[in-house]
Amino acid sequence: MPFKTLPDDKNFTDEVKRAILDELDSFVESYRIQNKITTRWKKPLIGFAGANHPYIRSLKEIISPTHLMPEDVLEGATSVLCFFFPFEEETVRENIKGDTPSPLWATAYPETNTMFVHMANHIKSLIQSWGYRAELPSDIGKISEQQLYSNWSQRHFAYAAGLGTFGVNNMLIGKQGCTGRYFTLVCDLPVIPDEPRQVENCLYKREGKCLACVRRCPVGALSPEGFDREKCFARVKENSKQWGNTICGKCSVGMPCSFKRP
Ligand code: B12
Repeated sequence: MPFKTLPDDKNFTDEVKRAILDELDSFVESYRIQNKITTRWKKPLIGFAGANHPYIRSLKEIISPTHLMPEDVLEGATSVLCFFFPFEEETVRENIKGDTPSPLWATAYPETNTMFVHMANHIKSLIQSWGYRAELPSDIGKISEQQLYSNWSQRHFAYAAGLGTFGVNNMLIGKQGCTGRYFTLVCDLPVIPDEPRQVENCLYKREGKCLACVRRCPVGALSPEGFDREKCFARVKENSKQWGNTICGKCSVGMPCSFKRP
């Protein structure tokens, strides 16, 4: 056991987080070199969502009865470790121009998704080396024309883990903004979970002004009243003819919330 403090102690949770963040630094560095990829990420953010937090327990009601619970992924799960990997600024800035995705943005999507699986398996081994268990959720991206939502919402777990709040652009906005990707790993570490953030990070939701994302969406899928999933999906499907993936991201780039909490 590499920790100085006892499980369930606040210091234990801090030490676990520190150890994971340190491991992520070296993992990402060597992954990039070994796999000769283009995408660059800033330092990741992590948080723990409590498996028994009332918000997590209500996901079947909020989202769908088919949404999975942490224990469906790992029996005896105590928490969901949530990761946010913010993109380097160049990836984001390049996507500001025009109404179709830029090459760096398009590359970042598959490269980040592939990295996530390796990264999470690496952190799973780290957690196992401490004598605990961890498991990756599967089928997280599986959607269909009939069901345009996943049974494993990365962002709802990340919200419960205090990593951000939802903006009018329907993106989860955190300390490092909203331009990046989320992933999760279910585990049985006896950590003290984080709590959802009480203050809105979206300028409009907090102060009633902005709506830059509403003006920017190329297909009018956003409004203060909500997100038109069908319109957005039609657009990203169109983009996938060129790029092979359902991407766009115009509602998140060139925004006050792109890189920080505005
Ligand atoms: C299906 C899907 C899509 C579909 C449908 C869109 C959608 N939002 O569902 C399509 C293909 C259209 C799409 C588009 C995009 N996607 Co997408 N997508 C997913 C996927 C696979 C599942 C999302 C899902 O079904 N969630 C469950 C549903 C019910 O939740 P939801 O759609 O997020 O809606 C909830 C929020 O709006 C929330 N909400 C809104 N306001 C508030 C307020 C409060 C207080 C609370 C609690 C909740 C809340 O409540 C809604 C209902 O529960 C996730 C990965 C995953 N497995 O989670 C990525 C994901 C959501 N996509 C992502 C991205 C980046 C995009 C795009 C920018 C495309 C791109 N890469 O260029 C666009 C952006 C669209 C947008 N503005 O939302 C990121 C979002 C990152 C972020 N910062 O938030 C995710 C998380 C992928 C990842 N691994 O990081 N996507």
